[in-house]
Amino acid sequence: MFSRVLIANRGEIAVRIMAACQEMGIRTVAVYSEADRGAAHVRRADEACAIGPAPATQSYLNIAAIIQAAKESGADAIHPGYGFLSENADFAAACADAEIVFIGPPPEAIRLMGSKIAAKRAVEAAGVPTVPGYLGAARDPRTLAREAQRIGYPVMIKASAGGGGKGMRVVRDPADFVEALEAARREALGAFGDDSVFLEKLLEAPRHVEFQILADRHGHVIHLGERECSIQRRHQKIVEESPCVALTPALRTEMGAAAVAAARAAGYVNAGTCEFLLDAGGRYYFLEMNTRLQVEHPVTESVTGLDLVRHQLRIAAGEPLGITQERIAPRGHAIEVRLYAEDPAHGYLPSTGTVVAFDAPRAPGVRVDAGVEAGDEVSMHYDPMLAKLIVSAEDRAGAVARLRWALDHFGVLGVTTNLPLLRAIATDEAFAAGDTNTDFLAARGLAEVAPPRDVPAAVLAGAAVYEALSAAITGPRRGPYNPWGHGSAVTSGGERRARYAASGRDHLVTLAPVPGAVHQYHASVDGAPYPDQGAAVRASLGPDGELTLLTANDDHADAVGQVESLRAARRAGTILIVHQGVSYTLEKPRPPDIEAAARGGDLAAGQERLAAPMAGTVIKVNVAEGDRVQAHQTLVVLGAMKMEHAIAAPHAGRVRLVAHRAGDVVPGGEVLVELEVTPDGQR
Ligand code: MV4
Repeated sequence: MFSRVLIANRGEIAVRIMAACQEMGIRTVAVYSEADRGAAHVRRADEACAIGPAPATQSYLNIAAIIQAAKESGADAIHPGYGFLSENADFAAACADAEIVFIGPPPEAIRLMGSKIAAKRAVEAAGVPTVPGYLGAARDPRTLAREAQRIGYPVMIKASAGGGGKGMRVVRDPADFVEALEAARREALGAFGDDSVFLEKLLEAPRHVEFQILADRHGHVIHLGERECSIQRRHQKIVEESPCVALTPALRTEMGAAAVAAARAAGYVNAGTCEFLLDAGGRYYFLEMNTRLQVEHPVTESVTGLDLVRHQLRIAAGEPLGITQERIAPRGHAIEVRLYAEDPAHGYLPSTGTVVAFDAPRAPGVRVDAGVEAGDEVSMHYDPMLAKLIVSAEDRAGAVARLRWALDHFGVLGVTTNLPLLRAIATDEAFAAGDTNTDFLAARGLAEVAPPRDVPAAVLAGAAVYEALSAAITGPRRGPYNPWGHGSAVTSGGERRARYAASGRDHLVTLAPVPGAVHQYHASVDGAPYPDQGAAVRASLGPDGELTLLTANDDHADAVGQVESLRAARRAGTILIVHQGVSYTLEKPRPPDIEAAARGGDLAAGQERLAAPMAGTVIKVNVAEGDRVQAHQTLVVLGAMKMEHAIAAPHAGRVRLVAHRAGDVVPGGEVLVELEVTPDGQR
């Protein structure tokens, strides 16, 4: 076995490969671009080498830099992960030239499968069914148009160097054929430097079913069953599962044998995947073979109990498979969903920035492969996939239920994610029924799921409770035992008022502490009682912003009504809250200045709020409610960043409210004092 493996990748897959290596006693070498200096995959590695600037073309795609890093670190093998150089035959050949083992198939197999035309010819020769079409050498539009006619419309034009939908065109009307041909060629030339295309009959709304292959260097080839990956958005897979509900045992055996035959035809070694389309009539057609470990490999790991990366390493080291086809006995059902940092409100562009919180669900049958932790940056340079959530259960219904639960307990703050879309899919009836195909998202109206515009009352109430409780416990000692552990931030005996703005709307939350009770409030949101029945809210806050609201019933003080689970964090004048997988950003009013006071908000004329300019501790309160004050008089002294800040009256007036007392720890923007301009006062 290898002693040191370099992982030529980043993110969750690099982290996952490192885990397998480390378990096997293999040292791991990470490579990183300038943007990834502190990334999770670098932190997890035993050692790390810088390979170049942030753009992938200069780092993760830089063959020379990666080979050099492998030589310098003394790595005896390179795992390419997926994407980047994983299906680059020249890279596999460069590894061989440097006497470093490429953990993947031979360059010839990568090259063969890289040409969709050559791959189709090779597997057809091995008796594997393919979509009827034209694979010939003719280039002139008239010959191709005649072939399209022979195949029968609608047809598909596909780039031979393609994959991922690039250089692909559907043609339904013969009149559009030549124009579509030219467009497909242009796109293929631009994307792959190769404008070769072929034709296929279009299959309407097929399922995408792929078979996992393992092949060793000793001529053993087996399959590990299938994954269905029909639910995709713009050729980006979102949901993958195993088994596929549309396969009978007989069809599974037949397609598995076809996948093995395709792999043998290519002289395949290591882990690979044969993609098929399955039509409504149960006919299947080989599409292409992916010559890498796939993103969705954990689904197969869940149902087979095999560690695919471990098998890749063993195969690459020359060991025989050691498992026969008969020993593969899939069990239960697994579903994976991909969590992307992307913003539907902005054309699904990657959502970049700091991941403020990353709380993955933990429970039996739940696996999360993540490439980020709280505090990490999502940069614009790479694929925005944050993590994969893989659930498994005895059967599909159990897996769907577990998926819904896990999505409801996934808390990501700081970047916008596709969690709302994942939840919409997980709760969709057709999905629950297993009624999926490649048109699923469009057919179910889920192609453009945007988060709800209205902020739920539970989120607003939660934000105010979070501020009240965290102001009370953010002392020098955080944790279960601390001097501020009892009593909330409301110190003047009165109610606490919190103002937030979200999606262009202003909101007001009031919290009135229940006398004699700890962390219980009567709450209102925008003037309406929360919860509706007007019962008290019992709150608890965990050390990482986990917030639970229990809405008790007034008649039965101990009976718990609704339970809301939220996750909250502060960031630069905002409160971030996740609720049922949807992330909300609530803006806090900025510290009032004269201008803001003049605009008034919902303050009565002549009133104004003085807020903490930054987070700190109230050191001294010089005034009480009802006191008359002079302009420039110091009302409150705030300690922050080892300095004292005087909060002074901007003008003469009367103190309407004192919200805090000495010792209170307050967040930035927190209202400390409300002033009323008295009729005789001057502004
Ligand atoms: C097809 C097809 C229908 N008929 N070929 C899309 C990406 C590439 N790997 C092959 N793709 C397709 N090829 C024929 N003859 C439909 C698709 C397709 C698709 C395939 C799998 C999963 C999602 C898809 C979404 C749109 C189109």
